[in-house]
Amino acid sequence: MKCIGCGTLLQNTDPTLDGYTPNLDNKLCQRCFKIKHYGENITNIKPILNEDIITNINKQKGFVIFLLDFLNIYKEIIAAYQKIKLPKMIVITKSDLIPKNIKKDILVNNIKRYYKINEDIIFTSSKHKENLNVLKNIITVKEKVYFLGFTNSGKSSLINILSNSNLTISKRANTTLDFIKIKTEEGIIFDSPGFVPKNFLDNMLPKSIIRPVTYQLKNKYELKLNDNYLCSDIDNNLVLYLTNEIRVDKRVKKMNLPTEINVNDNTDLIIKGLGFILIKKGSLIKTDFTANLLETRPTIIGGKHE
Ligand SMILES: Nc1nc2c(ncn2[C@@H]2O[C@H](COP(=O)(O)OP(=O)(O)OP(=O)(O)O)[C@@H](O)[C@H]2O)c(=O)[nH]1
Ligand SMILES: [Mg+2]
Repeated sequence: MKCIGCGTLLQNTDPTLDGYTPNLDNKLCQRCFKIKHYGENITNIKPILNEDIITNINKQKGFVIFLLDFLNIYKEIIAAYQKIKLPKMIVITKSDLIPKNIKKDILVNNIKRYYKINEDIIFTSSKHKENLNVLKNIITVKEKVYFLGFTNSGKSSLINILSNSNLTISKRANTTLDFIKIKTEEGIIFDSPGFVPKNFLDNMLPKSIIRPVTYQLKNKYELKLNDNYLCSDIDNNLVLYLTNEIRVDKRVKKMNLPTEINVNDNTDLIIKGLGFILIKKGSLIKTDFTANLLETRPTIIGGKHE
């Protein structure tokens, strides 16, 4: 028997391993029970490796809906998408969190061009129930649909709404632990364990709509982002598209910041797990975020794109 919340095999022998339940008549493992009832997430689970998810999916027949969270789009995520050989499309989730100033058609065009994506990209929100009928139509036509994506992209939340299921959802990584087959009126769909990025800041998901904040950052100031700092070598203009779980302050430069990145005009500096900062002027950016948490790209939200 598999846990109906996370898909892992139930067992009653080792409380320290995945799938433990004191009683095998239970439908939920103890971990899912605790997440659902107490919001507590036990973290000593063994997630499936990203490569194994890809190998497994590429042996299947069906259609893949790949979920992307707007704040978390970067190369490692797109690389996993590109490795999927089944017919596929992208759905940008949690559209209720996307700032109102962002033009979705421009965003889609820029994502397609920069990340070289040929397939369709649409938006959805489990919270606002956006485009659910479009997704249901796709399931009807394709008959067998795999929902894939990185951890926390909102797969289980969306499937719960599409199929009236009770999959476990949480704001921590690795909630779903195995593939879960669900029969819906429209067709068969599968929830899946999320891919986990090599480096990212976990547990920072935004609770409400992202409000972009613009900083005229003079050369003598630095930004404080929770416990990290960031500055530019010239007077610059930064627009923060970051999770609202982060507290931002500005102060006179005090720190010698070890990570240096040269950026062109209109660059998004991605901080994996937090979102991104649109840097308007080409400059040298210094920060104490480690380099493996950072990535740059020509901005995907502006109209102009190189
Ligand atoms: N605002 C908002 N939050 C969402 C939406 N969908 C999911 N979330 C939140 O995102 C977090 C992750 O959701 P899950 O459904 O567990 O994500 P998942 O992709 O199944 O994650 P894994 O099982 O770890 O791969 C939870 O805190 C959800 O409440 C949405 O449409 N809007
Ligand atoms: Mg899940």
